Amino acid sequence: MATNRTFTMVKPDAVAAGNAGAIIKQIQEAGFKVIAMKLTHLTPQKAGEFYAVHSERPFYGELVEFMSSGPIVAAILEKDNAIADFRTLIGATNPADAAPGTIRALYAKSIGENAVHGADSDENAAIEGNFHFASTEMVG
Ligand code: 3AN
Repeated sequence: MATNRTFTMVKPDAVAAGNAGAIIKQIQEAGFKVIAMKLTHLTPQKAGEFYAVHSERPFYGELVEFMSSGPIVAAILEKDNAIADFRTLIGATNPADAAPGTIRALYAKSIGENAVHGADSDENAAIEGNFHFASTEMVG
Protein backbone atom coordinates (compact mmCIF):
# COMPACT_ATOMS: atom_id res chain seq x y z
CA MET A 1 0.00 0.00 0.00
CA ALA A 2 1.26 3.48 -0.76
CA THR A 3 2.41 5.33 2.34
CA ASN A 4 2.50 9.07 2.83
CA ARG A 5 5.09 9.69 5.51
CA THR A 6 8.60 8.55 6.30
CA PHE A 7 11.20 9.46 8.90
CA THR A 8 14.85 10.29 8.22
CA MET A 9 18.00 11.35 10.01
CA VAL A 10 21.01 12.97 8.38
CA LYS A 11 23.66 11.11 10.39
CA PRO A 12 26.67 12.58 12.26
CA ASP A 13 29.15 11.84 9.43
CA ALA A 14 27.14 13.84 6.88
CA VAL A 15 26.36 16.72 9.27
CA ALA A 16 30.05 16.96 10.30
CA ALA A 17 31.12 16.97 6.64
CA GLY A 18 28.80 19.92 5.93
CA ASN A 19 26.54 17.88 3.66
CA ALA A 20 23.22 18.29 5.50
CA GLY A 21 22.10 21.19 3.33
CA ALA A 22 22.85 19.40 0.04
CA ILE A 23 21.13 16.24 1.27
CA ILE A 24 18.00 18.09 2.38
CA LYS A 25 17.94 19.91 -0.97
CA GLN A 26 18.13 16.59 -2.84
CA ILE A 27 15.31 15.19 -0.68
CA GLN A 28 13.08 18.21 -1.41
CA GLU A 29 13.89 18.13 -5.13
CA ALA A 30 12.77 14.48 -5.16
CA GLY A 31 9.32 15.67 -4.10
CA PHE A 32 9.34 15.17 -0.34
CA LYS A 33 7.66 17.83 1.80
CA VAL A 34 9.19 18.55 5.21
CA ILE A 35 6.58 18.07 7.96
CA ALA A 36 9.02 18.38 10.89
CA MET A 37 12.78 19.01 11.17
CA LYS A 38 15.39 19.61 13.86
CA LEU A 39 19.12 19.67 14.49
CA THR A 40 19.81 17.64 17.63
CA HIS A 41 22.53 15.64 19.34
CA LEU A 42 21.44 12.23 20.65
CA THR A 43 22.82 11.02 23.97
CA PRO A 44 24.12 7.43 23.93
CA GLN A 45 20.98 6.49 25.93
CA LYS A 46 18.65 8.04 23.34
CA ALA A 47 20.55 6.51 20.40
CA GLY A 48 20.42 3.12 22.13
CA GLU A 49 16.67 3.45 22.61
CA PHE A 50 16.14 4.49 18.99
CA TYR A 51 18.08 1.48 17.68
CA ALA A 52 16.82 -0.99 20.34
CA VAL A 53 15.50 -3.19 17.51
CA HIS A 54 19.17 -3.83 16.56
CA SER A 55 20.36 -4.53 20.13
CA GLU A 56 21.24 -8.15 19.35
CA ARG A 57 23.24 -7.28 16.22
CA PRO A 58 27.06 -7.35 16.44
CA PHE A 59 27.33 -3.72 15.28
CA TYR A 60 24.89 -2.31 17.89
CA GLY A 61 27.58 -0.79 20.19
CA GLU A 62 29.35 0.80 17.24
CA LEU A 63 26.05 2.11 15.85
CA VAL A 64 25.02 3.71 19.17
CA GLU A 65 28.46 5.25 19.63
CA PHE A 66 28.43 6.66 16.10
CA MET A 67 24.87 8.00 16.25
CA SER A 68 25.66 9.87 19.48
CA SER A 69 29.06 11.14 18.26
CA GLY A 70 27.77 14.43 16.84
CA PRO A 71 24.70 16.37 15.75
CA ILE A 72 22.09 14.88 13.44
CA VAL A 73 19.18 16.37 11.50
CA ALA A 74 15.93 14.49 12.14
CA ALA A 75 12.92 14.98 9.87
CA ILE A 76 9.46 13.70 9.03
CA LEU A 77 8.79 13.76 5.27
CA GLU A 78 5.60 13.48 3.22
CA LYS A 79 5.13 12.16 -0.32
CA ASP A 80 3.03 9.54 -2.08
CA ASN A 81 4.71 6.16 -1.58
CA ALA A 82 7.10 7.81 0.90
CA ILE A 83 8.73 4.72 2.45
CA ALA A 84 9.70 2.99 -0.80
CA ASP A 85 10.54 6.16 -2.72
CA PHE A 86 12.78 7.43 0.08
CA ARG A 87 14.68 4.14 0.30
CA THR A 88 15.21 4.32 -3.47
CA LEU A 89 16.48 7.91 -3.09
CA ILE A 90 18.99 7.01 -0.35
CA GLY A 91 20.27 3.76 -1.90
CA ALA A 92 21.54 0.54 -0.35
CA THR A 93 22.72 0.38 3.29
CA ASN A 94 26.27 -0.31 2.10
CA PRO A 95 27.35 2.67 -0.07
CA ALA A 96 29.46 0.27 -2.15
CA ASP A 97 26.16 -1.24 -3.34
CA ALA A 98 24.22 2.03 -3.60
CA ALA A 99 23.05 3.04 -7.08
CA PRO A 100 24.82 6.03 -8.69
CA GLY A 101 23.27 9.37 -7.75
CA THR A 102 21.66 8.07 -4.56
CA ILE A 103 22.35 9.96 -1.35
CA ARG A 104 24.46 7.14 0.09
CA ALA A 105 26.45 6.76 -3.14
CA LEU A 106 27.17 10.50 -3.05
CA TYR A 107 27.81 11.07 0.65
CA ALA A 108 28.22 7.85 2.69
CA LYS A 109 31.63 6.69 3.88
CA SER A 110 30.87 3.09 4.89
CA ILE A 111 28.08 0.69 5.86
CA GLY A 112 28.22 2.07 9.42
CA GLU A 113 28.70 5.77 8.61
CA ASN A 114 26.16 5.84 5.83
CA ALA A 115 25.01 9.48 5.82
CA VAL A 116 21.25 8.96 6.21
CA HIS A 117 18.62 6.83 7.87
CA GLY A 118 15.31 5.97 6.23
CA ALA A 119 12.41 4.26 7.99
CA ASP A 120 11.68 0.78 6.61
CA SER A 121 7.91 0.66 7.15
CA ASP A 122 4.85 2.79 7.76
CA GLU A 123 4.66 1.58 11.33
CA ASN A 124 8.33 2.31 12.08
CA ALA A 125 8.12 5.73 10.42
CA ALA A 126 5.35 6.69 12.85
CA ILE A 127 7.20 5.27 15.89
CA GLU A 128 10.47 6.97 14.89
CA GLY A 129 8.80 10.30 14.08
CA ASN A 130 7.02 10.30 17.43
CA PHE A 131 10.32 9.42 19.16
CA HIS A 132 11.86 12.69 17.93
CA PHE A 133 8.93 15.10 17.62
CA ALA A 134 5.94 16.27 19.62
CA SER A 135 2.77 16.69 17.56
CA THR A 136 3.08 20.47 18.07
CA GLU A 137 6.41 20.35 16.14
CA MET A 138 4.74 18.84 13.03
CA VAL A 139 3.05 20.96 10.38
CA GLY A 140 0.17 19.95 8.15
P1 3AN B 1 19.05 0.70 6.79
O1 3AN B 1 19.55 1.92 7.53
O2 3AN B 1 19.45 0.72 5.34
O3 3AN B 1 17.60 0.41 7.01
P2 3AN B 1 19.60 -1.46 8.68
O4 3AN B 1 18.26 -1.17 9.30
O5 3AN B 1 19.93 -2.86 8.31
O6 3AN B 1 19.86 -0.54 7.41
O7 3AN B 1 20.72 -1.00 9.70
C1 3AN B 1 20.56 0.12 10.52
C2 3AN B 1 21.86 0.87 10.62
O8 3AN B 1 22.83 0.03 11.22
C3 3AN B 1 22.45 1.24 9.26
N1 3AN B 1 21.95 2.48 8.72
C4 3AN B 1 23.93 1.29 9.54
O9 3AN B 1 24.31 2.56 10.05
C5 3AN B 1 24.10 0.26 10.64
N2 3AN B 1 24.61 -0.99 10.11
C6 3AN B 1 23.93 -1.92 9.40
N3 3AN B 1 24.71 -2.96 9.07
C7 3AN B 1 25.93 -2.68 9.61
C8 3AN B 1 27.19 -3.37 9.62
N4 3AN B 1 27.35 -4.55 9.03
N5 3AN B 1 28.23 -2.77 10.26
C9 3AN B 1 28.08 -1.57 10.87
N6 3AN B 1 26.91 -0.88 10.90
C10 3AN B 1 25.87 -1.42 10.27
